[in-house]
Amino acid sequence: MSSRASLTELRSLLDEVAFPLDLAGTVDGSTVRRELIGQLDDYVLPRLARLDAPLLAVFGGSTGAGKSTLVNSLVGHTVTAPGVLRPTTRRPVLVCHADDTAWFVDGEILGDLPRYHRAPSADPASGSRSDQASGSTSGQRSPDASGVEVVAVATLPRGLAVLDAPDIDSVETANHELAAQLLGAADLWVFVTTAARYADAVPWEYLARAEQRSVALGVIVNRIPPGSEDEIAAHLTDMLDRRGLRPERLFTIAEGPLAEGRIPAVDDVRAWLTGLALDRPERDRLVRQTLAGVLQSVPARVDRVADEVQAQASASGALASFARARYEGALDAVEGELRSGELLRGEVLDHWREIVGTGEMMSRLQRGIGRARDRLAATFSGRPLPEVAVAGQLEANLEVLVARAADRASLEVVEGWSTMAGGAQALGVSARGLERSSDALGPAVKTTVNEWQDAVMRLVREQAGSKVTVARTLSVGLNGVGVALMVAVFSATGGITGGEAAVAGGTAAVSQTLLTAVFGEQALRDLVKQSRDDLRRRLYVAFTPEVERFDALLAGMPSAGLAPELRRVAGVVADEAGSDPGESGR
Ligand SMILES: Nc1nc2c(ncn2[C@@H]2O[C@H](COP(=O)(O)OP(=O)(O)OP(=O)(O)O)[C@@H](O)[C@H]2O)c(=O)[nH]1
Ligand SMILES: [Mg+2]
Repeated sequence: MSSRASLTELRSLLDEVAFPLDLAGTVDGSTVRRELIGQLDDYVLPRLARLDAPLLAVFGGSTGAGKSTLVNSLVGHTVTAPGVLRPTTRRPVLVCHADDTAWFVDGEILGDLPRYHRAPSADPASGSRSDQASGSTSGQRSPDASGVEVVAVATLPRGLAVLDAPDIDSVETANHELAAQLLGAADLWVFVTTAARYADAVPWEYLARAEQRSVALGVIVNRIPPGSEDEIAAHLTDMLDRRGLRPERLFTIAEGPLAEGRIPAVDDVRAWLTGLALDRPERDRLVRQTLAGVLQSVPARVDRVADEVQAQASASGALASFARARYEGALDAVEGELRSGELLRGEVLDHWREIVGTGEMMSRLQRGIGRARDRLAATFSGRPLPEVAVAGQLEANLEVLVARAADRASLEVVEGWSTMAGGAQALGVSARGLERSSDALGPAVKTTVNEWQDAVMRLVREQAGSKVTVARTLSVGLNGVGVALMVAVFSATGGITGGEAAVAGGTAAVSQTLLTAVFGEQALRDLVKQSRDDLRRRLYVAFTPEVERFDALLAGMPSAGLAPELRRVAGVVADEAGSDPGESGR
């Protein structure tokens, strides 16, 4: 039988599973996961630990089929309240021999379902239930609390517990979820149905699950019009057979008057169940069959969970890269606008003209660099340096441009995510505010642009390192050269001189003629490229916290290796369960 080690490993891997996104298969995946965890905790792990625990026979089926009535009839006491109002049984009642109550009140079987021990004398039909503290960790509970009532009776032998479950098909979700949980903890499922209802759809969904898990099954068809027993038994057997279900036993009970609320003709069922409790090899066979069946069902169920883990990971990956791509796009847009010369407008142009003079200045520059330098030097003497104004205006223009591009990117991400798998739900209510940049972006861009300008100035100083260059440079001032370089970065020509530059128009052309004179053509191209790349790198860093706002919405994704690891361990669990055919039952 499967080792506890691999099961425990599987159990903790299942704990790591999280489905933060709302995808098409998420509800299904988390239901499968929840049920699997429940069954491991409520049944597999405790059952493996104690194969000698009493056999747990769970009476499950449609509402009104007579489960509670049957259980009362079997034990000869009203231990659970039948009723005309549907559904009747909301809280499961477990009946067993007094010596066995500890298994169920204090033991791990039934997992974390609250349990409490009811005094045998209390008759639930009388409406005066008295709860008695069990001494277990579950403590005393009020009668209307959820949980399993454990009732000791002298009429059941040791080694057998019978559980009256809520219905599996009621409108009340809590009821059938609890019923499913209890069926998951059963060594033996006693499926109770009626002549009128055995073809209903819902029970067959449960029966299909029982078939997949090789759960030991008993079937009771209650309330059969007298005389139709054989006909109904044959029909039902055929239905079961076609679905691969071979119950241990099938009982038919003809409808007749109840005697003190009990069905008189339950001797066969009682004899079968008590026989199982007393026949140790047979009891063990059933226990092992169900256990092995559940273990063999693990890989298919884990596959479903792992599929969803992968679906979540790829949806999350797609969302994250979409957000990143939009901000990359914003950087491209900024770069494109820089190259278009967009920023060299208005005041920038005016201030720059103050440095380099008028159109006449430009033509002189193009005729002879020497005289241009003289003119430039004269412009600066005794006046506040206009290059500071140009730098400031460039900075302001650039900030606006970058802010616009970042705002556009965030809006694009929000709009894009709304149409992508899992995106709308990841955005959730926190989407408010995400469609524009964070408040921190403005100051961050300002700092970034300032730092970039400083870096441009540093670059100019470094390049002006050799004596010759210094000499050339000083006549216009290092700051003037730095600003000229920024202008070149922001111009369409980007350091290309000659005929092209002249065509490109005054502002840029003047700066480039100047820069070429100072640095030489090749060095200028390099400087412009280096400065543009540097700006992009710095803006990328400034955008990172903006992108991370979206990444944060995708937090809580399980690690990439989880899905394959789940499948691997599930395979080990099933292999170990199947490796000992003597133990697997069938
Ligand atoms: N005459 C007669 N009445 C029955 C028989 N079995 C059940 N009943 C009645 O049918 C009604 C429903 O029976 P319950 O035992 O409460 O049914 P249940 O399957 O426990 O129903 P839920 O708890 O709602 O899932 C009760 O009023 C019972 O008295 C039977 O064999 N003969
Ligand atoms: Mg009931």
